[in-house]
Amino acid sequence: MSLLSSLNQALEKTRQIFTTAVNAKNIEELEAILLQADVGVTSTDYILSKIRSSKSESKNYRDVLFDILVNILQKPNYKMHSSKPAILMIIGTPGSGKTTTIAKLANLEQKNNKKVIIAASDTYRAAAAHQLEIWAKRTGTEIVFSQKGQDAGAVAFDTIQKAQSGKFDIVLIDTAGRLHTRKDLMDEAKKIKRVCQKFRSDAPDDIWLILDATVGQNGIEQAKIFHKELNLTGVVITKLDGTAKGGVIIPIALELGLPIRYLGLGETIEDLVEFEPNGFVKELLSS
Ligand SMILES: Nc1nc2c(ncn2[C@@H]2O[C@H](COP(=O)(O)OP(=O)(O)O)[C@@H](O)[C@H]2O)c(=O)[nH]1
Ligand SMILES: [Mg+2]
Repeated sequence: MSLLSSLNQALEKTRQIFTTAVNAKNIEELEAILLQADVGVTSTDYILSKIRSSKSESKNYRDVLFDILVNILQKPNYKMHSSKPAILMIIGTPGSGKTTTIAKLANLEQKNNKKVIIAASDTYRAAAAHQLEIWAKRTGTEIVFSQKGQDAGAVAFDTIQKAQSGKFDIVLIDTAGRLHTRKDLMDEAKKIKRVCQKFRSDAPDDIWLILDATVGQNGIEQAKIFHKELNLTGVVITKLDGTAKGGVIIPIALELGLPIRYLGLGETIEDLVEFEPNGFVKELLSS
């Protein structure tokens, strides 16, 4: 299946709500639908004010919504990094899809002939390391595990060292799931960050938050706290398949000003697409 048709399929439930938005009878009805679509109060107000000032003559809201949504989603520009190895840290709440996304990213980068190494820095769950090992074997990815009770920071350290000597292109750091309210785990994430800075002051190049789309509006509050604590550089939205809450992507871009980097569309290693605002909004509003 092509990436575009998997995106089309994954967005089915979210699209059902957005196509009713396109055909709303008036702006009050549109407002109610956007709120139902997990766009949230702040972003819905923003969209409505843009529509009011657009004086669009069209019979439905499709064109005006298209322009506004693309504009919101393409604003947080993403800066590519050229460091070698590039260091990418993955964080998020338990079960959001961090480990799965790491495996998908490793697969994707290796297809682009990049040499990838993974730090299994989730040292809390033995099952997490095992899960990564299975994925890594399948994709032939190098992986560094915790030795004799090493903590998450030490695993990251060993991995980066190995990446430098082995001339790897990308280091992917998996981490333990943390609730944004747990100070100890947030401190651990900061420690991993400091370990990266020992190698290079501007490392890690990226810290991406993995956000489960099915949590909808709650994801915004989570993301705000993670961003405040760790200074994120991007977001990956997972589990878009099968949820009607895909509208949450709009407040993520507008209210956090963070670029959406990838979308998780399923449980297999191929189910990851790079985010592209135009194509996404086209799928979202297509009837
Ligand atoms: N449907 C769907 N399931 C996903 C996606 N990403 C991850 N999952 C599932 O979510 C569960 C938790 O994933 P995992 O990567 O272990 O989460 P972690 O705790 O954040 O590392 C697993 O059952 C994954 O198969 C996705 O994009 N779509
Ligand atoms: Mg995990």
